[in-house]
Amino acid sequence: MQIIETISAMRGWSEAERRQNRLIAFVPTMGFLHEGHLCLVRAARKRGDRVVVSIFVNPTQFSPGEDFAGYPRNFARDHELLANENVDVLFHPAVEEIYPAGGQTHVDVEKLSLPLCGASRPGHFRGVATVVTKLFNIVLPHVAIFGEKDFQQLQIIRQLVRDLSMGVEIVGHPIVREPDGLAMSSRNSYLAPEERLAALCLSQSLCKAERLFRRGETYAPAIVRLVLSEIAKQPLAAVEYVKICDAQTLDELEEINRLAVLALAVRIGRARLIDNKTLRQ
Ligand code: PAJ
Repeated sequence: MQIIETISAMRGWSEAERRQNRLIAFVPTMGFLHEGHLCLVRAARKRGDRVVVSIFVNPTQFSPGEDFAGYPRNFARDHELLANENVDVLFHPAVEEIYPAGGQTHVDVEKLSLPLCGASRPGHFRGVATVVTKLFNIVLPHVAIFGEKDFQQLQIIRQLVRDLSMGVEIVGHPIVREPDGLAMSSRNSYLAPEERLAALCLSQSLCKAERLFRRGETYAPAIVRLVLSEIAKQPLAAVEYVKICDAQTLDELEEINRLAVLALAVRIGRARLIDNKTLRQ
């Protein structure tokens, strides 16, 4: 596995592979890898002749006061995990390489960035859309894999690729969970043991909600109420939002009469955790 740190070397490598007609599959990450990331890497391996993974903790998607400085990092471990997955290139640029001084251009996916996580993290999705655009321009992938855990992020990237005619195929990967149901996340490392237990209320309330939906409940506020009451039983958990939205537009739904997503964000200790479930009739 090669480690590449500069834009010119990365682009040079990808251009050479493209000249050989090789399909490049790409998995962007912020590192501190877990099995969820590795499942995306395996999906990339199935779709591409070459696999590129980036590790870049992107400062522009963290608001002031968020956990950019304290975001977990372990490059040596990530390196070993990716080498074991037969990744071809680990792209690991410095912040100054991606954001040299004087930048003025940003990518805003306007409407999709407003609700859900966008409401409490202003500027977050602008940072994500900008860095993903830059990474696509550097890595030149044919296909890129993103997790459905970050459901809003995935929809924003699909929209961005359409709107800017990018010609990268975007593939969504189902949420990878711990055996007890907790969605895997680099931020789970923030959880103390009793908080880790409390965090089960996210996936468990989503499962209860799905059962209610399967039994025929299609009135969104009734399902949201159930989720809120389940999470309220957990004193360590503070709800940021619980919403049911159209899975494509992310418009909030009252009646679940099309493909929908039940999405939530909950704070437990210093961790802000998200999870979701698609509801299809
Ligand atoms: P990060 O949180 O490191 O996640 C990288 C990719 O892994 C994202 O596509 C995310 O949805 C996916 N992922 C994380 N946990 C997952 C899980 N439990 N199951 C399935 N997929 C999972 O998301 C980002 O980084 C950044 O915003 C990034 C896109 C790299 C831009 O900076």
